[in-house]
Amino acid sequence: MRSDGFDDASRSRDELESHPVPDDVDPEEWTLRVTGAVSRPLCLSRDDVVALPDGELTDDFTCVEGWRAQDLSWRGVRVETVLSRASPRAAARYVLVHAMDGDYASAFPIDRARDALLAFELDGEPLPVEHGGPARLVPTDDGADCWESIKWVTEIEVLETEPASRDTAEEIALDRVSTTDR
Ligand SMILES: Nc1nc2c(c(=O)[nH]1)N[C@H]1C(S)=C(S)[C@@H](COP(=O)(O)O)O[C@H]1N2
Ligand SMILES: [Mo]
Repeated sequence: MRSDGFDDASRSRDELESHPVPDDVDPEEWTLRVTGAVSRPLCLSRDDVVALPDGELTDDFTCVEGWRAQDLSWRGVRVETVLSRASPRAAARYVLVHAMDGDYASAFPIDRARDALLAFELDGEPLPVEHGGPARLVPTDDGADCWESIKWVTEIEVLETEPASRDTAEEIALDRVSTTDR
């Protein structure tokens, strides 16, 4: 055991909680689209995304429910790399990031989104579908909320104005928590 009480043999990814994978998540059908206020809308396959220049980040993950996973090593592509290939219009200010599980989506100011990682590897292995594979958004700023770490990201919608009613990630995430083990 290490002095902090964590067993050396357990990988940090095992500290992430396992949640059921919703039925509408099908990794075989996965593509990444960049839509909205861009000059070149994109639809990328997994191979296309993996071929982009990569970036990495090691960080802890904390859920509002009170659990934490330490030292997660993410590898993926910077959202900036994907966005720049789509040429956002000059007036672009926000992105709405959509997932494969229905209405789950969260809005970010575009500069905050540019810094995030679109991760497709965790601890040196392909990101398992139960933790958001093929691709999970990993915000890089300290103040990020757990529901902003969006699993099964499938679309980045670029917007010129801030969306309101379609920012559903917090609502859906908290609703799932309250209907399961609370
Ligand atoms: N698409 C999607 N992403 C999501 C969620 C979700 O329900 N759907 N839940 C969020 C919440 S509240 C948490 S704590 C983490 C859980 O990640 P894990 O299942 O890998 O432990 O995913 C976040 N991202
Ligand atoms: Mo969470």
